[in-house]
Amino acid sequence: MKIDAVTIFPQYLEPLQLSLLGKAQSEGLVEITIHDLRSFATDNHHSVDDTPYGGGAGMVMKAQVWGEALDPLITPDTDLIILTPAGKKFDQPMAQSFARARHLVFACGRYEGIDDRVRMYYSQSEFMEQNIRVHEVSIGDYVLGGGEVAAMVIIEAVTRLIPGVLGNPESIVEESHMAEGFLEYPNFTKPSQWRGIPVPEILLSGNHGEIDKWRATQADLRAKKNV
Ligand code: JBH
Repeated sequence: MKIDAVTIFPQYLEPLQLSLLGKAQSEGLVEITIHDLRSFATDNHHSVDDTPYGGGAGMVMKAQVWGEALDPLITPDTDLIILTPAGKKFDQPMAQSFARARHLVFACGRYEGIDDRVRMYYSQSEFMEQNIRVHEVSIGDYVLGGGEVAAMVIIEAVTRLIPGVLGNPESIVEESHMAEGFLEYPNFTKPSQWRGIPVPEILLSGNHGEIDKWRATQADLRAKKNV
């Protein structure tokens, strides 16, 4: 999978080159390129935003700059992901669907967002020779300064689903249940007593039928508690 991310804070996305994803990249499973939006600004001040038409607080990111940055990245193979608090809420089924894509382009907008004509342009074939898939995505109902951390969350969730990236494909199968609303059961490892707290006895019994039942009940209780 090819991933491009466009941001005014390229250094913010540097952790993507570390650990799991660094390895996946050196193995050729994923290729991540970070692009500095500001390098596409053409005016003297290299400005990437401007005041909103109609007035109001905050600044809006300029369509021209985004267009210059995105045009060279986009092909008919691209899924463009615009990070915005107004987008569809990211979840595991969305991660699974992005994991099947060939090319993801992440547009990291600041909180107030990108001129909406960027979304309009890339999602409508009347403007483009080939209309591509454009997704507006939010990672949750809380306020971030911009889309950079949101892009990292999505990239981590998506790339670990690519065959070969994760060491242990079994844990992917197990986790796919979480996509259906399950949460995981509590886990314990040695020692069997820690600071006076014992591990639930059933887990030491070796009775796997009973252990599976207990885990299902515990996962259920956890799920209810966290609603
Ligand atoms: C900002 O504030 C945010 N909350 C959730 N997702 C976002 C994505 C991009 C920018 C946010």
